Parts: sequence; C-alpha cells; structure tokens
Amino acid sequence: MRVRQTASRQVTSLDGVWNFQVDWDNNGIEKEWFKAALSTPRAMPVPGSYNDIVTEVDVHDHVGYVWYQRKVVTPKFGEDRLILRFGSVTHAGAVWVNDVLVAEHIGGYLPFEADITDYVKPGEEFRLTVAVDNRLSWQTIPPGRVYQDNTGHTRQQYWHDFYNYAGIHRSVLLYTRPAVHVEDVTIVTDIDGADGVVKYDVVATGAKKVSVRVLDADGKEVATAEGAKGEIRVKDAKFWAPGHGNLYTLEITADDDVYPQRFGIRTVEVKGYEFLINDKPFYFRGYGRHEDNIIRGKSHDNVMMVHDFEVMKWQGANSFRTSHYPYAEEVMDYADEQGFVVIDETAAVGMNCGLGGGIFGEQGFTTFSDDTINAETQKVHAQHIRDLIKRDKNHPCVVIWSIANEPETHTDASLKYFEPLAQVARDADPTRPVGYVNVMLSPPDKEKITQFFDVIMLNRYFGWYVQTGNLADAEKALRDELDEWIKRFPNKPIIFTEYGPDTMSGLKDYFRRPWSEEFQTDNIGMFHKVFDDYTEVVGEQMWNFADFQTTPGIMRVGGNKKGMFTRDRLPKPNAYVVRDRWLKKKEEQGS
Ligand code: E9O
Repeated sequence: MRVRQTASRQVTSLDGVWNFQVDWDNNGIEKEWFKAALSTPRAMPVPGSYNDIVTEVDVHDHVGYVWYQRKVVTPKFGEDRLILRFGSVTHAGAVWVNDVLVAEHIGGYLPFEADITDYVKPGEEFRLTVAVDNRLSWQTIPPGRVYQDNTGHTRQQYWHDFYNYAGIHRSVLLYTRPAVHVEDVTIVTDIDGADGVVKYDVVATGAKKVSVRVLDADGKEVATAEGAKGEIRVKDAKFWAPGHGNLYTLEITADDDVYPQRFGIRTVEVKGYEFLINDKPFYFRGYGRHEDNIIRGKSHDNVMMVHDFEVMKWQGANSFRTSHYPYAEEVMDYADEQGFVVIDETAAVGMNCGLGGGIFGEQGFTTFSDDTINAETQKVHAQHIRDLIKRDKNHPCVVIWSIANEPETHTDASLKYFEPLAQVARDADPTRPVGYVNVMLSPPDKEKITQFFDVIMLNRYFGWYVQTGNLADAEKALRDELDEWIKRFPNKPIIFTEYGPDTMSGLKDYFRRPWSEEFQTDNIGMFHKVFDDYTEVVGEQMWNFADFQTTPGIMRVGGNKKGMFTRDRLPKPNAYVVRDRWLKKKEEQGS
C-alpha cells in the first residue's frame, strides 16, 4: 500500500544525497561491503538514475552492481513496527541495516518493504546499504542477456528500445505502523442512478474491530460502515470520469491503525466495439510515454511530472499508457486527481527476439523456447502481473491492464505462454478489461492470442518501418490490416497504442521526407484520417509523448526521436496540428 502519514503512521523521507560506489568486480557482496562505510564513496542523489549524473563512460555503462549507502537516525517507534520502503530499485536490490540483510527484491519498477524493527533501537544511528544490480536475464521482466565482448568487457543486451537506466529510482521512506494494521484493501465501485455503490474488502490480520468512513473531497463524512467487508451507498455521488478527477477517501480504522485509501466512483466496460466509462463511450487521445528525462533518467521527479501533465492537457490529451513498465505511484495518484485515463502496463517488454537488438534482428529466432523465455519466466511474469494489480487496483484512472508490449505472439509456444497469463490478470482483477500490445510481426492472420483479451491494442508503423516515406501505400496497408482485424476478431474495440515516425526537431524539408518535421505531420495525419473512418477504433495514443534515450543504434540519433515533443518537452510542429484535432475531439466528446 502507498505510504501515508496518519495519526498512527509517522513517515520519514530518506531521499537526499547518498554515498555511492561502483562494484567494478561485482563481488561486493562476497567482500561484505555492507559491513562498513563504502571505501571510496562519491555523491549520488536518491531518487535518481546514476547513469547520466556522472561523466565517466565506465560508470554510465557499468553492468552489474552499484552500491548506495547512508546513515539514518532511528525515530521513536514505541510498540509499533518500523518499515523501510523503496518505491523502486532497478532492477534488483539487496538492502542491509548495519550487517543484517533485510530485503532482497527483483523487478525494477515495483515497490518493496522491509520490517527493520528488530534490528534497530530508537535514537540510535544505523548504516543503510543498498546493492543495486542492473542486470537482466531470460528469467527477469523485462528480459536481457549479459555477455563478454571480444575485448573481455562485460556488456548487456536487451530487446527493448529504451535505455536501461538504473539506480534507486523512487523515494525511500521509513515509517512506523502498528503491529495490527491495515495490510490491504480492495475497493470496487458501481453506479446506481445518482448514487455510488462502494464495495470494500479490508485485510487487517488480527484486528478486533474494523470500521470505515467515506470522506468526500472536502474531508466531509458521507457514509460509514462497520466490519472488514461491506457495501456502502454514497448518495448523489460525484463520479470520477475522464477530465474529472473526483475522488473520495475510505478512511479505514483497524484497532489502533488508521489508513486513508483514496478511490473514485466509476465503471469500466467493453461492449461490442465500445469502450465505456460510466456507461459513456470513451475515445482515448494521448500517447505512450516513458519515465525519461534529461540527467534524471528514470528517476521520479515531481517537477517533471506536473509539467508533463500540463503539456498533455495543453494538447487536449485525455489518456496515456505507462509504456513499458509500472510508473511511480505519485504518477498514478496524480492521474487520478487530474482525471487522466491510464492503460497500466507491466514491464514485460522486449520479449521478441524477432525485433533483435535494434529493430530488425535475429529474425526466425523463437523467443519462447527452453533456452530463452520459459516456464520460469512465465512464473516471474505472473507474479509481476499480480504485484502490479495489487499496487494499482484502487486507482480509478486505470481502465486496462496491459500484460505485455510487443511480445512474440505468432507461435504455438507464445500461445501456451500467454493464455494462463491473461487468466492471472483476470483472477487478480475481474473488474477491468485486460489486453496486450501487438507488434507488426504478428498481424491478424498470424496472431494467436487475441481471443484471450478484451481489447486489441496495436503498434503500427506504416510509412516508417515499412513503406518508408510512401504514405499512399502505407494508408492502403493500414486499412487492409484494420479490415482483417475486424474480420478475424470482431467485437473487440481497437486502440492504436503506437504510431508515428522518428522526427528530428528542426529538420525542415520541402519534400516532406522521413525524419523531417513535415513528415511527422503527414504520417500522423494519415493515421488519423484512417482512424476517423473506423468506428471500431476507439483510441489513438501516438508514440511517443517525448523523445527519449535508447541504446545506441543505426536508427537512433541521440535516442528515439518519435516524440510529439522534444526530450526537453518543446513542441515539434506536428504537436500544434494534433492539438487542434484533439481539442476539437474533446469538445465533441465532452472529455
Ligand atoms: C516499442 C517501442 O518501445 N515499439 C517500437 C518502438 C520504436 O520506435 C519502440 O520505441 O522502434 C516499434 C517496433 C516496430 C516494429 C516494426 C517491425 C516491422 C516489420 C514488418
């Protein structure tokens, strides 16, 4: 659960400038670096990706462990438990309090905690050490591979486009919590006329008494109930809706613990080709995004977060996808507040060797095989889906779970791999549509898994990766493929989750050729013209909100340049054209 300051929970932030050291030989754990102060520390901000903060290429490109360390004064915690919480450590973290290993976690985009009560004393100082490993394997989500190059350097390969930023990317908190406490709550809402129906289910092991109060946005009590589980009616409710971040709080009291869980009253449903929010057809306008910023890398930063939402609102967007991993909890909270609609995606990206290290690579190589992605990966992936849903289930902004981006889905092995995973998502949350994002290598005639999902999400690059620069052919190919999807998989709304060409900001061209600003306008305009002809298409999320950093590649110029905005969030000319379109749509659609 999100950490909240309440009468029963005291929160201390451990963010700041920590000590940092690269583990060149990746043997710090055997050498027990956690048992003493780091030998040659340098400064490193937390949260932050370390990669672009430094200037040495060896640190930037290091494959393996780096260490973070700081001193912490233990607050008074009385009879309570004292908990350490990391918003995310990318990709694996081991945490020591003095000499004691208190947590180990794999998975770079989700939070984890450690109960450190038994290892510290109030008022005393302790040494907090974190070993961070940026290595990926075939059994991690996302996958990757570590190898030695010809000169003996350790390198890492992965099949996703964005740069593998690493470090302690989100806030580190220390908080107190009563031993008997609210461990979890699930809130599901329905609408009945003008009223909201709120079903809640609290987990508070050992609690003698659980009661809840529903508070409106002003903190006024609007309903109460007794018991860990129940149904509450909120009279004349203010519904959460796209563009309307109306929120309530379920204030839970379990014995001595008080926990405020925010929620919104709204419904989501797929009906034929319609995507309904509160029974009204919704059309997605927006982007796939990245947690990516100059110098900060993948670090969460409130300045950048609020600015990005301002820019998205300026353009008339109403939604985004958390491509290609769970975003910071602060972002999900803010999307709730701003009434933004979110497609919430796991970190299952790059599970497609057909796309190679760059775009075209080891074609014909099967991704889902014993020596690559296998049953163990599937287990990790399933757990990751459960953890994401557990973290984000109470966010009204989340309307679709996307369980993977562009995986291989045209082989029998991939069918075997994904069928149970779709079910894992449904079991974890029976209330929201589930989908996955399809790649061009699996067109409708080859595709094998769409039947398990509620929506069709497509990443399409006609006119860019194929029919490059030929928009007439590109348009035909796009229409033909859309017709084929509708024929083979009817009654599933189609959302375009990626489209658009790389565009160098400032590159002008009378001939409107690929890479120019003119071409971005033409290519994206072609897609939009086609979307307008299909009622089955219920969303356009272009790729990408902003230019972002990648691994080096012959198709990358200082990163991926498919942004609507530059990496420092300035509009390319196309952004104004799309703004006109989206503001018009916003007026027509009311959100
Ligand atoms: C994923 C995203 O993270 N989709 C990629 C994006 C890109 O710009 C990347 O940034 O490259 C596009 C994959 C396109 C594959 C096209 C294959 C065409 C073969 C027919």
